[in-house]
Amino acid sequence: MSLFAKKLLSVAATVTALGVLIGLYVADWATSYPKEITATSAPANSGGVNLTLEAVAAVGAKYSPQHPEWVSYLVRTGGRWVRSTDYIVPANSVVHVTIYQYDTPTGLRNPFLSQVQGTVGSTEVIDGKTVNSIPPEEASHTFAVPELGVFVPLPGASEEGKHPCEEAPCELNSDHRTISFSFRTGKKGRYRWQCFVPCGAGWYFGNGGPMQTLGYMDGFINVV
Ligand SMILES: [Cu+2]
Repeated sequence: MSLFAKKLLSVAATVTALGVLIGLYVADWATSYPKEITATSAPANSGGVNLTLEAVAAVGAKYSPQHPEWVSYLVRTGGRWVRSTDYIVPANSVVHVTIYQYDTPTGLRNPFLSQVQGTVGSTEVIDGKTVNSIPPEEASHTFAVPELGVFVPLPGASEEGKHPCEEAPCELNSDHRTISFSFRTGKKGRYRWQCFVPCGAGWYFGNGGPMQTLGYMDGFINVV
């Protein structure tokens, strides 16, 4: 075999190996969906279902060995916190959402999103107080389902708090805000939801990483 042929062969082998690795990476990325979590049924007389979430500043190695420092949502199911942003709720019903928010403020880039929209009564309850907006700079995350017209800004925990939660799962003895609201579902469908606060610290304009990866700051509401 000539030297040229040997070189050509080794280049071809390297390109093939790289191609396989890239393929595996893409396949892994494209198929790693968070698992679907069914909302729990609310007490009989209140109707609808309950969805209990928490938003954390760092998800930790237990929930995400690859990205322990990423900001994330978790959902309460079967008595524990699970990292998933893919939820199942019934059609034509009311979803009662409670979010424990442990992260500090980042602030909204678009202040319009600091108004509560699309919830029952167009309000949210923050630490027991009913409001229809928050100061845009106090937003830490949002829970927004654009196709359903639902936009709920979530205020940050105090930056001076004495008991910040370092990583998930965060429990109620850490500094947090408690937010609750309800929204109505209509027909069946798969609706994207996401955070609109540029909370992906260390990423381009705060919008990369956890902001663009399913299972952290965005997911799906499966109305069935
Ligand atoms: Cu966020």
